[in-house]
Amino acid sequence: MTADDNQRTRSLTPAWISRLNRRHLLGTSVGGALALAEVQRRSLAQGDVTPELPPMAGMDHGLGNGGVITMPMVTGDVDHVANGFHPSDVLTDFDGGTVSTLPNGQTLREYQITAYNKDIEIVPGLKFPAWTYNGRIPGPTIRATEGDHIRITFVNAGDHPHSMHFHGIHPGAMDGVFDEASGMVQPGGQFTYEFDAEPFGLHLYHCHTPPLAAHIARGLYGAFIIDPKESWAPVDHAFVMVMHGYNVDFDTESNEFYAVNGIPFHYDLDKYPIRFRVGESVRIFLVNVLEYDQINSFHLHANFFNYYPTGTMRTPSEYTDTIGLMQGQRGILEFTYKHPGRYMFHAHKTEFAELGWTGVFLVEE
Ligand SMILES: [Cu+2]
Repeated sequence: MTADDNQRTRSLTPAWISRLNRRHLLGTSVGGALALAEVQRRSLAQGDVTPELPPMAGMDHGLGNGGVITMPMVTGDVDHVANGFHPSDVLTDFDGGTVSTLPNGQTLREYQITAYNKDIEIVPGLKFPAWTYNGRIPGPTIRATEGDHIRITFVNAGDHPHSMHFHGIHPGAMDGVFDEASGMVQPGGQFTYEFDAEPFGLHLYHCHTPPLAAHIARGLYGAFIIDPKESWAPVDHAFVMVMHGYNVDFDTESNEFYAVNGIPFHYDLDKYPIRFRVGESVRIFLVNVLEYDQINSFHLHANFFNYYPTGTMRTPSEYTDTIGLMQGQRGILEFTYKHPGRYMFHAHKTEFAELGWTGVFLVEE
């Protein structure tokens, strides 16, 4: 990305948000509320949301949901149809590819991935000029079984060079780094990544074109699950959660919004909480790809989970309610709820939670 690109991007960004310096504002008690108030004001100006602002008592809680106290929030919703994806669907949208059998008996899985630019409405009234895999953030959750042969036809329909760099074990020529011979693809070009799926576990893929941080921050990443041959223990619900952020003022220092699966605040109580029942087993494939901020985390309320780092071992390493992950780290969480109720899950970097990385499990009898 060139200085020109940055300039062009800035001109697409609402002027108000370039003036925000979240880090400094959050040093005061009202900073986050101011940022959210700005978003809400913009939303209201567009007439697409309910005309009531939650009280802005410092960085306190939104009270706009019938008096229910959750977290700060944005009023209204983004246009999921125009965005072309819905984070509630992303939870369980696994792409197993087109399956066939090779002459040697090995299972072949073929995937089609296209990188292209797309404006995504991330909070009501604010569009982010994203670079996407197949038009969504995160990109498709690519899923295979240990030992399968994977073939990915990657087309670059964007206006910058891009690649797909997979975490896993594969030849250097399939690593999506360095040059066109190893999967760096110029605009208008294409490349076929081909390798065997190993090791089993939870992995990720992302663009590896320099400047790497800028390409990832634009939205070029996704989860990559390799199921063990013997399969995981059966569960009632399996959800993918990719943690990431949006650096909407392109200052490359930190993010203004945080999310799982594309849209900040999406799984909040007043929007689309995640529902299941008491006693049902839940597995979360959790990936952190957050750019610019050094660490991310996941905290589960009123419960504990078994944690399998990278998903590569069949016995949990820890029984806890909070984990920290740097960029590229990921793991599998397994839990059940003993009591019905409303339970938050969110980054335990609470600043991130208040800027979008928060959600609610609605557990019913
Ligand atoms: Cu890229």
